[in-house]
Amino acid sequence: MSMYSRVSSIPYYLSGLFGLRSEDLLLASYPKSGNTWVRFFLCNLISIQEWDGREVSFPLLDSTMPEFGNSNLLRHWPHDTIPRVVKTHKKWWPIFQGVDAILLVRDPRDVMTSYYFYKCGKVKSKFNGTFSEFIRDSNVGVPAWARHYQSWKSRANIFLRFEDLKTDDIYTFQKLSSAINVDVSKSTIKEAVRRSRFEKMKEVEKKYGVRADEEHFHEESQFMRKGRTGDWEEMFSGSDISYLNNVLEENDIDIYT
Ligand code: PPS
Repeated sequence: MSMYSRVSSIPYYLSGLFGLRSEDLLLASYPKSGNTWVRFFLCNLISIQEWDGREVSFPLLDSTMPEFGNSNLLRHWPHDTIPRVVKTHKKWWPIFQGVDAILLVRDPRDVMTSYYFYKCGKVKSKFNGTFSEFIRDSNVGVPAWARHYQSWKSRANIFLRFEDLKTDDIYTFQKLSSAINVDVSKSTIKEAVRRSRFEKMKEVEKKYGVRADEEHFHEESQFMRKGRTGDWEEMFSGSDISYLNNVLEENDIDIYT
């Protein structure tokens, strides 16, 4: 992050400090765990219920669904369809106390694969190194994933797994909707799920472009890369897997092993 973007994000952090409310819901996830998918679904619910089904694009998503530290949380939430769901990639910290949280998790092997390709692509905070170096990096690699997971696991109220979304998106999003007290018909949920599938999001990405923020370049984006589970098998060597398993074991994390 450049000095300019650090300084320009200060008002948003302050709005987060004073604007986060107990009726909000946090959507906590390590980068590349699928938060955009979940937010697309939620934004599609709003669109179907409140905007006559207008097509949701990435810019519309980002201007509707707030992110802690990146959006003005003092603003009124005008939507009745869903509670305000605030994205964060941050580890848990005391400011989040008293706000219910959804923890979205994805197999860290797929997270590392997705994050590596992302960080080697057209982003300003580019990673220059091999995949093996990336997963061992304390700031972005497996140690950072483990710290993030550890900080949230006993604090989150709702667990959501990327893999469950992949297995059955309709069932999993229906469960999420009732857990967060969304009162819409089953057919609305199904329609929002359909509008948030990988191919549809990829089409929307091509049509309207991706994000309008500091980090991303605007020309051809590859945000919607593969959206698969198990893609890691092409990336991890035997020693990479042993390394990851050791970090998970040291941190007493037994999911995905
Ligand atoms: S970010 O940059 O942290 O906000 O990324 P995030 O949205 O958390 O995760 C991006 C990965 O999620 C995949 N994705 C999907 N997969 C399946 N179905 C749908 N609808 C979907 N939407 C996003 C996206 O492709 C990234 O994963 P990879 O493995 O790189 O394709």
